[in-house]
Amino acid sequence: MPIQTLPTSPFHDQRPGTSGLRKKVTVFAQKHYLENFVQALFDVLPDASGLTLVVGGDGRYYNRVAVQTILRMAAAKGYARVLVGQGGILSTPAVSAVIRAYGASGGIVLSASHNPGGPDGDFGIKYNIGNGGPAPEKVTEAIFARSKELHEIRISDGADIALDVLGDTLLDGMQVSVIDSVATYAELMRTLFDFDAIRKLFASGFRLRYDAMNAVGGPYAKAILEGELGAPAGSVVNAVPLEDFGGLHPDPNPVNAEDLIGHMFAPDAPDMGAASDGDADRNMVVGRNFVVSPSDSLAVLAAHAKLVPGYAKGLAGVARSMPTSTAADRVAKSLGIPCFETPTGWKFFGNLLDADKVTLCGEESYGTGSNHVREKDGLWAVLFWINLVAASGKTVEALVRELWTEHGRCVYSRHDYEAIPTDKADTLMAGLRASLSSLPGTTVGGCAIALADDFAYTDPVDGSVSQKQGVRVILTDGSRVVFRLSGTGTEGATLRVYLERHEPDASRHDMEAQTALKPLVDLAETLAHIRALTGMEQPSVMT
Ligand code: G16
Repeated sequence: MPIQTLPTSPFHDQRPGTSGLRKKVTVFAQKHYLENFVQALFDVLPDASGLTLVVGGDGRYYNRVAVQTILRMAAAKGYARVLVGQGGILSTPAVSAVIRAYGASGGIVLSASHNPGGPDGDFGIKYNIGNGGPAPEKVTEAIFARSKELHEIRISDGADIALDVLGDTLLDGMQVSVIDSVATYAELMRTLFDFDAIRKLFASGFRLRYDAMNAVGGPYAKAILEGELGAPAGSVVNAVPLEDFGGLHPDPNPVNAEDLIGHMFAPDAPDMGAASDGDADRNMVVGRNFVVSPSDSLAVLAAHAKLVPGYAKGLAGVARSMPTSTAADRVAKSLGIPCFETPTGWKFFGNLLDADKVTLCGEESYGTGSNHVREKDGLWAVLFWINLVAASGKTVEALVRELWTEHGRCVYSRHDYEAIPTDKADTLMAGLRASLSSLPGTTVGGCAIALADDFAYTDPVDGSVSQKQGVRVILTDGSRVVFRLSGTGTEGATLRVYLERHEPDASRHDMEAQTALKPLVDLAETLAHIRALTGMEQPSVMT
């Protein structure tokens, strides 16, 4: 029997963050570290006989090693079949699409998303369930509990699978199918968007620059935009997934995608720019001389969804994470549909989508998606925007300005303080939490505070409660400051401060965001003592 049971010692640091387990490659490379997590996962899942599993990742350093290990462990677990993307490559939305299209019981996504890659970079692993979405907290907590106590792993000693060759192989009785990484996903996109209208738009001279940031979005964007929709060759740049992303930080925001911003603000700028992240679930959309905020992007898609074939019947509702601006709420109200406010983390949208309570969802962290899969989806958002441009005849900028004219502008910014010592970050959050009950009804630095709380969420579908999801301070005019610690970093703690102010006056819509938000920045400092506690004079990143 080639399945072996190997003795091991448990690891105690495998608590999943906002989106699975993310650590430095050097941590994952420890003996049996990856195996410990995978065994813990397999131990909490039911018997796998007759079941199909999907495996794929964003191609970053360690992806191939991890895929081979997981295949051997899946054989030992007794899966009937594993579908793996060619070269071990599947974007996160593609994993979701493949799980759903093939009726798989779940999938393993290998990615640290927008975090840098390479031997000194980050790696990550998460489990998605049969609906195609990230496992809910009760599953991730069970995996964590098991990871701290297991003493043996079960693994086949079969040979490596040729990951670059499409087709089927047997591994200890388990069928391994290496599938085209793009095909299932592309097929799904054809059902949602008006490909003919988009083809005509490109044929008429519409110019796009899509920066895949040397990450997994490249093959998808190239095949669909250039291969199928007629975008001129070279529209997709940095299109080959590299193990270290060519040294880029594949996080599509104006700071990390500065090359794209440079092109979009140049005299000969294309009509539209876009970028996606390491695993291609995030997106940034840029017009000519005009950056679209993720919160506005969700609102625009919701407002015009009926122009897109896949959403022509209208939306059941929309959802946004709590720190995301309230622009989508305003659009939802005018459409007469509900808008749900969830904690940060795509997994919180899963139940709402499954229960058909919402059709579109989005987050300030450059994530937008719909009920077509159960992950956010970068290229999908870009196709949605291009379809809107084609169907409305309006530019990206005109679509956003129309939103502001109709609903006012939600001026928005996020300030990140990275790599803070964890104890200092915890002290800061504890101090804020301790002050909450005394704030409502007071005026601090000219800001009249209406509400201050620690966001808690009761899932409207299964009633599960998630506490302590971020401190929010809401002013009497609806302006907000939100504080939370990132759940995706791998070095110390990252404090995120989210600032939002609603500006109904059109003559002030072009005000520079940091200037417009200055009173809220000052309020954040007064309430949280960020400078004193972190020793940082400025945020590391402002988007
Ligand atoms: C993950 C989740 C997102 C969430 C983000 C928050 O993104 O999938 O839903 O918005 O984390 O990150 P943080 O906790 O750092 O603010 P990704 O793209 O890293 O999977």
